[in-house]
Amino acid sequence: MMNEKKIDELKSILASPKKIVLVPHRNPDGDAMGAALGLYSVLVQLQHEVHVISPNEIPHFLNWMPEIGKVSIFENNEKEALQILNQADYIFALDFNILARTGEKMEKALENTAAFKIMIDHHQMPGDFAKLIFSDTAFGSTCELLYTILMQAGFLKYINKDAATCLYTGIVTDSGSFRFPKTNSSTHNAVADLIEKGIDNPQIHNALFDNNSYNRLQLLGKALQNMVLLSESKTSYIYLSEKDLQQFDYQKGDTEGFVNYGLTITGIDFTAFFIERKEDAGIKISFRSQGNFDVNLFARRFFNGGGHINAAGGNSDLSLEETINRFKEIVKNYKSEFYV
Ligand SMILES: [Mn+2]
Repeated sequence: MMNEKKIDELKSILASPKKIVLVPHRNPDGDAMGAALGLYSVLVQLQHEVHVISPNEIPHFLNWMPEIGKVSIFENNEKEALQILNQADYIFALDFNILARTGEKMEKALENTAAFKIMIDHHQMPGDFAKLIFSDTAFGSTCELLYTILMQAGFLKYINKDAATCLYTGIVTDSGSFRFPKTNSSTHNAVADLIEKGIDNPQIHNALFDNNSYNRLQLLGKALQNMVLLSESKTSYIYLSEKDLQQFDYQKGDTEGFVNYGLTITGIDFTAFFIERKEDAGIKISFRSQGNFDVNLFARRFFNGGGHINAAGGNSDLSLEETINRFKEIVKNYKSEFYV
């Protein structure tokens, strides 16, 4: 049971019409957009004035989501976004737990608003910017946590087909199609209920996972060619340079899921994926692990990042080659310290 006081506080907030802004993290994934758009459809029915503001562009593999056309992009129209943020009574932070996850400018804007902030998130080590915090790492997705909150608040009846489609999207993407360790009977019960709401689950899978461009598959091929095994450390990594991305006409979202391939090799419990993005100034890194190797701690200590025990992100200001060399050094010398 979620803390009942918190559920009551949320219910009393939502009892009368409010100006509400829903914010996913920067580079939003299926879980962040699922939570934002799912909650959007619920709150609209509760007569609230609701806006969704994404810090930056939404990856194209999510462009089919219900109500996606209503989302404002902070980076594309700062002035309008600031106006909406400054008029908001309440701001929900969805699928992130520190404001820095929205990018430098939006972080400032959020810090400067007088709005009451509510966090719904499942990452480790939540910050303290929100006055009402639903943070639970036991959940495999923010969408499953949000579903549970809505259930306990007595709001399941407001999960219509659109909201259910969005929540399902978050659960299926963050659980690796129901196979990651946090997937449990509650997850499947939630999903069963969402299917009861009339969603077209095979079509959602199709839209999410069978929607490749030729270039994306070529880029995946390149990434796999670039895979390196550090067998003695049970570690693998892949990388893509800016040149590789250009060669295959990289579009936002194209590299989604690539990192997981490194973990599918027998005997590997840790993998990393390095992407050279000049636009983002530096090297973006994703980490994945199996079992009790804690990539959250690893990313926090060495690569200004964090996340979950088995999935985390980070970045580096060094060149691609220097970053990878540093990574190999660190793995060799410190990997054994991160088994929890
Ligand atoms: Mn998530």
